[in-house]
Amino acid sequence: MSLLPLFDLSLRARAARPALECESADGRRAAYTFGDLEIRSNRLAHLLRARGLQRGDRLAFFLQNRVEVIDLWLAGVKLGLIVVPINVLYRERELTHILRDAAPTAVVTSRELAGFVSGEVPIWEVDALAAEASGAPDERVAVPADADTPMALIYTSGTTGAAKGAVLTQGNFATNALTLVTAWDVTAADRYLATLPLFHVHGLANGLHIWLFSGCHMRLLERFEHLKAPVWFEEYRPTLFFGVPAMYVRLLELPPEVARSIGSRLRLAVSGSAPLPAEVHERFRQLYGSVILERYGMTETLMNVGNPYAGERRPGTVGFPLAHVAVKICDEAGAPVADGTTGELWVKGPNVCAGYWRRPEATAAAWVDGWFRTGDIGVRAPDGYITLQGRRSDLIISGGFNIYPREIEEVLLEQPGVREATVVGAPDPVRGEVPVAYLVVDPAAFDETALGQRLRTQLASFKQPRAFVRVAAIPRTALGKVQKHLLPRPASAPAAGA
Ligand code: MCA
Ligand code: AMP
Repeated sequence: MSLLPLFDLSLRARAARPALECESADGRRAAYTFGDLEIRSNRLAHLLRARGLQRGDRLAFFLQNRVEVIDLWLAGVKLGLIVVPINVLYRERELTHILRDAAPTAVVTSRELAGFVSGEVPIWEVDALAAEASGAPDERVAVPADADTPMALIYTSGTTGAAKGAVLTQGNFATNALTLVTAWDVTAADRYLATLPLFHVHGLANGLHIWLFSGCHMRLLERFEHLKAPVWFEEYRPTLFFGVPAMYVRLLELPPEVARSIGSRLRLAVSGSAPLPAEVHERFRQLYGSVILERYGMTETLMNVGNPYAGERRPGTVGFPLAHVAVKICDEAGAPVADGTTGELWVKGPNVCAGYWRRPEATAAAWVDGWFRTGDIGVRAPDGYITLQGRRSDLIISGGFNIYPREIEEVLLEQPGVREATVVGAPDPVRGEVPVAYLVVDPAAFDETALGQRLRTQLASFKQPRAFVRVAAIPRTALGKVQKHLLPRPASAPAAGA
């Protein structure tokens, strides 16, 4: 199953229909039909081909949400390119790793973001690229593709601290979106408010593809800004909204009459990427009259498990395996456990990626007899609802962005005056968790202000430790493994969500 024939349900069959409204952070707006998007991506495909890009070549984008990301994705599908989305919050260290690993022909970025990209890979400035593409031929270019054609390389942090590229195929994306469109009953009559970033799979594999498969209308915002949310919702009147828990926490701040009016038109609100506290689920229901549907996914697998659209959406659970996914919950030895017993979720299905880019050992470690080990710990109730309880690794999820403590620890250990460092997640009312660093320092050489400034240039904003706690020693087992649960609580609560 390849993507283009499914996209054509909208690009060709609904060519004249209004498809998209984009709004940038400075308020500039533009509207497109599906036919406009077909032509824009054809022109870009001609230009990319003229610049030498061929099937299987990588092309990275480092961009905020904007129509050019959609052009690039569609042109990528048409040419059989492997698109590499990069989180706009990444800074030089994170970017350099991805660009070296993926070795793209170029990275498409904006004038504002280009300064973060080191010179190793050619930079194609997005406005210049779009201007040049506008003069290219309109007719379609397309190379043959099937379910196994690699479509994207999406980086996800590994326990080693260095991000690995999950190789997602056209078949992975197609299966994921077909199931979700059906399971969530999405039709061309829907209106989808898109605020999730298109560089992660929640916004890309779910949002963008559900829109293209169903032919509904989408309003694409540059990014989620909670202060603007009431206006967006009131003006656009979406029937569909997909968000991370931090967005739902922010939406609880809206006045009750505004919330009720938004909720009266919202047919479906979906949450995922991080645990949605049952209390937020309940308060949202009371305020908006809308029962959030929580589902669970991963970059490597796209969506796996979800609460039912028609049926009980049980707070605190992620529901049942999706139609195309097999799930087993296993003990440490890989044997399935009984319902009610905690274990690791293993999944299998056409949604699971083809492996990690150029990392056969990591691929071999994650797949066992065709099953993908998610690293997520959970339990299945006798009536089938699955509840996630944590992770095998010490992953921190902040506002829906993943943080591997090891990566921050490695950067901290390179800083003057830092002898030992360990990073843990501290609870945060909005973002769920935020990172806090525990340091053993050499007082003569250590300067916390200078450290904070240096980290800002090296790591994404969401990875910045919200507090530095100085300790005399890091508690360790006899074998030297850090005992994070024995660390003292930070004296003052970190305040990312304040
Ligand atoms: C976030 N920030 C941004 C952007 N997004 N800055 C610029 N452009 C962006 N696109 C950062 C800023 O650096 C700043 O960091 C902070 O967010 C601003 O915070 P605030 O406006 O107060 O926002 P918030 O209310 O805290 O909400 C943050 C957020 C953001 C908008 C919810 O965390 C977000 O967009 N999360 C979505 C992540 C996502 O798409 N995850 C899906 C992964 P600071 O203040 O720290 O300096 S895919 C996945 O997990 C799987 C597969 C799945 O199941 O979906
Ligand atoms: P990523 O590496 O960005 O693909 O993040 C995937 C991880 O997000 C999963 O392995 C889970 O730990 C977490 N996740 C996604 N959805 C949920 C959810 N509904 N509840 C709890 N954790 C989630």
